[in-house]
Formats: sequence, C-alpha cells, structure tokens
Amino acid sequence: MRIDIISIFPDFFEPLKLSLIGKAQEKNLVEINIHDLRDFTHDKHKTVDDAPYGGGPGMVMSPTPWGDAIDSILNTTEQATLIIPTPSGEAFIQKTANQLTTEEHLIFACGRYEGIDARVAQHYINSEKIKEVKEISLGNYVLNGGEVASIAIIEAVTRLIPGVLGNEESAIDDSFAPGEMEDRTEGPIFTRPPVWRDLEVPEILLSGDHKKIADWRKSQQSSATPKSS
Ligand code: 6GU
Repeated sequence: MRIDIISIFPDFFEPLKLSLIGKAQEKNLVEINIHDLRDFTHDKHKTVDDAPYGGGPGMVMSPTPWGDAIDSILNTTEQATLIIPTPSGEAFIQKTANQLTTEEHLIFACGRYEGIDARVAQHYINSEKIKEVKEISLGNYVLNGGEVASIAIIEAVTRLIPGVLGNEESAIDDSFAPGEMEDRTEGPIFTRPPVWRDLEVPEILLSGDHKKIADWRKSQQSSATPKSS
C-alpha cells in the first residue's frame, strides 16, 4: 500500500517511523510519503488560509495549494482514494478500516482551522484519478486538525495488511474482527503474578480447562458501543 499525507505539520507524522508501522515500511509492505502543504504555496508568507466567505470566526484553508499538492501526487499514480478527516465526515469504524486496507493508494488531506474549502472535495469527486473521496470523522468531538485522526486511521488500516502484525499480535481474534467479534470488544486480560496488590487473577484462567476458559472469555465480552459517563 502507498500512503501520501499532506499537512502543514509534517513533523506530526514522526511517530509513523516507530514500532509496527515503522517495521512495515522497512519491509516494504507500506510506503508512506509526507508532504508539506506550504511547499505548494506561491507567496512569500506561504499562506494556506483565508477568511470565510459569508463572514464568521476562524479561517478556512485555501483550495489553491490543496489542489496543487494533490495534483502533484496524482501525477505519480494510476488512481488513489482521497481521505479528508473532518468531524462532519462519516464515522470511522472497524468496517471502514477493513475496506481501506484493500486499497492500493491512500491520500490524506489534513485540514486545520475551520477546515478545507469545500470545493476541494467537490473537485476530486469528479477526477478520474480519484477512486473515491472519503470524508471521515473519528467521533463526535472536535480535534485541532486532521493529523491525529489520520494517524489513527493509518494505524487501524495498516495493521490489517498481511505481514504487518506478527503471529503474536495477529488481528483475527481482536475486538471488532469480522465474524464472532464483529460488534464486540474483548474482556479483561491478565498475566503474572497471580496475586498483585491483593488482587487475584480469576481462578478459571489458572484451571487449564480450555473449553471453560473460552466460555468465560466469551461471557466477559461486551457489545461494542463505548460506554460514556
Ligand atoms: Cl477526523 N477531524 C477533526 N478536526 N476533528 C475530529 C475528527 C476529525 N474526528 C473527530 N473530531
């Protein structure tokens, strides 16, 4: 899979060099390219934003550098899926990750301020080089920009690419995995020592009875919707 990320904060993506995603790049399972949106501006101040038409607070990202940045990537590919993280997008769930993991090429457009001029999404919906424009939200709360959301999406998507997880970290019995876990999360897990600060590991897990343990684990699973307080 190839991933291109456009942002005014390229340093935000340093963590992608770490851990499983870092290894996946070394193994050539994923290629990740980071682009600075300001490289696609043409004025001395490298301006990327402007006041909103119609008035109101905040600033809007100008479509001009976005178009140039996205076009420069599209010039080097057959086709790509354009992902625009935004709180007004469709909810990102495991099913979304399962779909995106089969894509050849993802482009992430990370907006800041009040967002990207809406014509950028409109324009690329009609581009032959764009398979799909996906506006995606992580949930009903507001972040400062698309960077953190993009990293979350990239992590959920790339860990499903065959070879990214070792056998030890395999995704097949994860929470939300297709099949039995589709809408469920796993219950509590324990390791040694058997007693820690007066708290004991559930006895059944020490019993060696694999059938009983499997039944108990199933009884500890929850339905997927996170509990709110
Ligand atoms: Cl994808 N972007 C921003 N800025 N805020 C969010 C979000 C995305 N998802 C939830 N909140």
